[in-house]
Amino acid sequence: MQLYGSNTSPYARKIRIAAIELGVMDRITFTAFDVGTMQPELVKLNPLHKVPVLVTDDGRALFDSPVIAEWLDVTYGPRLLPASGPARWSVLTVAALADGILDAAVPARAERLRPPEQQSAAAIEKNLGKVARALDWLDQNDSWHAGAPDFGQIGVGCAIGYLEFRMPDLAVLSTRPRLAAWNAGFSARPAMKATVPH
Ligand SMILES: N[C@@H](CCC(=O)N[C@@H](CS)C(=O)NCC(=O)O)C(=O)O
Repeated sequence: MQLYGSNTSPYARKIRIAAIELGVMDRITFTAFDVGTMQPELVKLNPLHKVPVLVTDDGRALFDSPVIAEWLDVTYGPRLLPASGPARWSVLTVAALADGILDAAVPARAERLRPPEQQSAAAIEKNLGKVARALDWLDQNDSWHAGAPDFGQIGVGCAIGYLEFRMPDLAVLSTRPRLAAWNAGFSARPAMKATVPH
């Protein structure tokens, strides 16, 4: 299998972590794209020009990250996503919350990178408000990390990793001690350490 990603993409990081946790990373060739510039090879795989894309051994190009994650778990698990029952919907909801943090943080950062006179303070505030509320929810609730590592926890770990890497000034864990304690343990996992953005 071929996994197309980048060394900084938190969405691609989720898939690399899932593959390591499932013990199948040795079956995957990882190719990093610089998605900051147009990559014609990537467009052929995904017209949205986004990573990650997983090309299966039978030539199927899968995207986006929730689809790849589920395919990996159905094919090599199940271990990271309960197959049925209330736990499945809980894990998927936390995974969606984590993706929502990224979906708000990425455009907030892009806005911050624009020349100051072109930035929209309202757009930044709106998106960082989503990030803050989601992190508060994760800090105030424990049930989402009561069990073994799953797609929800992997997503949260990658979202925190992205915020610490790209927006360290937010110091998102400094006011959220329970989330910080969880993250200290989770980020020590070999799969997390092997995929630190750089
Ligand atoms: N919803 C997508 C988001 C993927 C995404 O936004 N990837 C970014 C990198 S972090 C990308 O490839 N951006 C390049 C572009 O939009 O041209 C997923 O979960 O896979």
